[in-house]
Amino acid sequence: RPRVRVAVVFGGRNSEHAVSLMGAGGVLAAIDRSKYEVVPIGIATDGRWVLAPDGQRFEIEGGELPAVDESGTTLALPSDNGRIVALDAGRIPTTLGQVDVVFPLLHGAYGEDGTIQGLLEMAGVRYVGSGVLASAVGMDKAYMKTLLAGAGLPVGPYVVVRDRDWRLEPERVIKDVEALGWPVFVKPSRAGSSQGISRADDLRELERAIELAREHDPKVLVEAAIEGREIECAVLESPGDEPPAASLPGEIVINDDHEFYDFTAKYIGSDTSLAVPADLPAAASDELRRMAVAAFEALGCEGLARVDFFYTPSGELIVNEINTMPGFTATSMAPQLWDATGVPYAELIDRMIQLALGRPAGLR
Ligand code: G1L
Repeated sequence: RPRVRVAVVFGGRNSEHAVSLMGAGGVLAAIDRSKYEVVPIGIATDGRWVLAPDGQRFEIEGGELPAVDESGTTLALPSDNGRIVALDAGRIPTTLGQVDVVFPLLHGAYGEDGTIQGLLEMAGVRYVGSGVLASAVGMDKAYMKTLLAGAGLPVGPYVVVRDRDWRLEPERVIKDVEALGWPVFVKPSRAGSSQGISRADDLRELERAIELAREHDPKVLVEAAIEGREIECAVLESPGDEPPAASLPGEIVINDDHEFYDFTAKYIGSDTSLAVPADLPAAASDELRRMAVAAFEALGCEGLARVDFFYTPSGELIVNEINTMPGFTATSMAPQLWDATGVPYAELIDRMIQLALGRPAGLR
């Protein structure tokens, strides 16, 4: 029986290139080779697509991909700072057409935002995880809030500050934000990481925080601070007609006095530890898992997603965000949550690939 050919696409032109490489390294190390033949495809930080020979070690710590050689390993030069310099249009569809399924492990702009999913839809290639719309919404916190709230899920108070709002009517923005109360958290609406996020305790800090967030995205989200524990749940699509399944809830315990879950704590994990199941009353855990599945369905997610909640001292649950491409090394939150729920990492990878293979072509 021939093995299923899986293209693992990783890297990408953004700040989380290294995070993506770690996830790809995890999948490449754990995937069942008796069942799957892997075709690793890297996207370099300058946008070059590189067919990385499987089995050959490439630098994953440093974030470097093998140099493109003369023998045709460059699949495309899609752009140079957004300008098309050369598009070897034939090569990508040809290579992707030779695989059974693509596993996109790309974070942030050009990967997590629905663009690679769109490329794959157009090429008629099945892929792991959420489709174009859910991926795009998962990447844009402002639209994410709209969809979650529209599905009746509790989200915290927030204000969206668009580019024109800030340039033409800053007084109006300030008035709206003041109604949230202090402190507030200020975030770029679309960003693949925690970059550009800061806390503002007063007006002076708000202006600085908005300017900082605007360095990453002209659309900025300002959120009321919510006092509460941060609890996370991973949702996995089920085969057949079964509804998506929620993992046990987990809690990141921040060991030092970090004001919020910052970039270092999130990815390096040095100052954090994880408790699964989180210490919650049974009713709260059940409600959280029900809400996690509702959030997954509100965005029309597929495959896997991680839903982050606040659990307030009064016992209220609030959906903070949903991540359609959560960290995906063996020790990342979503794989750890599923491992504790009875689905080990290699089996999770297997299930997600099988879900992608089982999808009908076309609209679903
Ligand atoms: F399988 C999914 F759902 F498609 C999927 C895809 C990508 C899950 C998780 C990720 N994660 C990432 O791509 C990463 C950038 C966080 C690196 Cl592992």
